[in-house]
Amino acid sequence: MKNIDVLMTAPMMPLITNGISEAFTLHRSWEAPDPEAFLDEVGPRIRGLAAGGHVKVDAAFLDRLPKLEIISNFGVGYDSIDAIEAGRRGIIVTNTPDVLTDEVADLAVGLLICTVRELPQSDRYLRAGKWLEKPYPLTATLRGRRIGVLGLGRIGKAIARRLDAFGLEIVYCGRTRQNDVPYRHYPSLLDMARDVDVLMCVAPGGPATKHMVNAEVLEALGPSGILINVGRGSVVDEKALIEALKSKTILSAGLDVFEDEPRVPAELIAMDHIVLLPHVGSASVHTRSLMGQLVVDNLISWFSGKGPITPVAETPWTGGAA
Ligand code: NAP
Ligand code: 8YV
Repeated sequence: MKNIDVLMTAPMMPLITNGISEAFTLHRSWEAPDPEAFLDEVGPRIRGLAAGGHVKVDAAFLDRLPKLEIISNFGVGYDSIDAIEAGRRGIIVTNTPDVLTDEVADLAVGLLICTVRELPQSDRYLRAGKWLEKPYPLTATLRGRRIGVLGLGRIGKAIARRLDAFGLEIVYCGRTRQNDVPYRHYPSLLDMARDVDVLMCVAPGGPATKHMVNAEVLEALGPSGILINVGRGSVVDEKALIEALKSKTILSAGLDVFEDEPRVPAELIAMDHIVLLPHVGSASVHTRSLMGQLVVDNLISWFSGKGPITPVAETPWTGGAA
């Protein structure tokens, strides 16, 4: 398969670059002295793309890769890729579902506990020597809280299972009612926000979910409300969130994702009562390695004629099992 040209536009983990360059001819456009000129030169012969991070793959970008057959995305979320446009052009898009579900769910529960029980703040308190003066102030509690999951998919369900075991009531909001789960379904996010104390956001990014969590939803969540976001930053109206936190419209927030990563608003960074993480939901060596291998394996499977392993819904594979 060495005669097949695969493009990578930003650095990826060695497992991916090694795996792709062993099987194919890999072009790393960011390493070229003039990446744009490099893309003009290699673009016409590129048949595979390894995508990830914040690099946008839109119609204009796809125009430069006329022979592209497959986009193998590092991540289950693929809102940086115009998958509908890819599908229109007959290009398959793959992502990395399932292999990261438990890792992200663990992180989400950890972030919720950190936020409610102020664990990072308590750690800072001890290190600053303040415990010698007086005990850390009492915190809010997880006990008795009702959890509203926005996006009860693979990760949302894994979070719900964990929080079930904590003895907490779970409800969810999504476009479709799921008859195989024991949780109450809310078609309206606003209605759910009125009835819960924790809004656990695990929904994908993209135009359909942009700013779903807005000022009205935060108002409905109320003064003891906690927002956790491990889905995508774009789902939350960050300006409205900052106002809601400043005015104590909600109690606190735990955020792993932001609207303009890796830039995080100074107003959020200045707030000591919230918990902020640098998008680390899946970021263990174990899980990132499984994700990376799936990026490579999707390309190998496709170019071996076996079809994609994990195509996304917008570009289903109809040519037989991978
Ligand atoms: P999934 O199985 O596809 O679940 C997505 C859920 O979101 C579905 O239950 C879907 O339900 C719901 N949803 C989609 N569009 C919606 C809308 N417009 N309104 C309300 N609900 C909507 O995906 P997953 O594997 O659980 O991953 C979910 C997301 O987590 C990813 O897309 C990614 O953005 C994020 N993620 C973050 C990290 C991290 O490091 N923080 C890591 C991995 C994933 P309906 O179809 O019924 O609406
Ligand atoms: C990754 C994620 O950190 O899978 C996703 O959707 O958000 C994370 O697992 C990200 O995709 C890598 O950039």
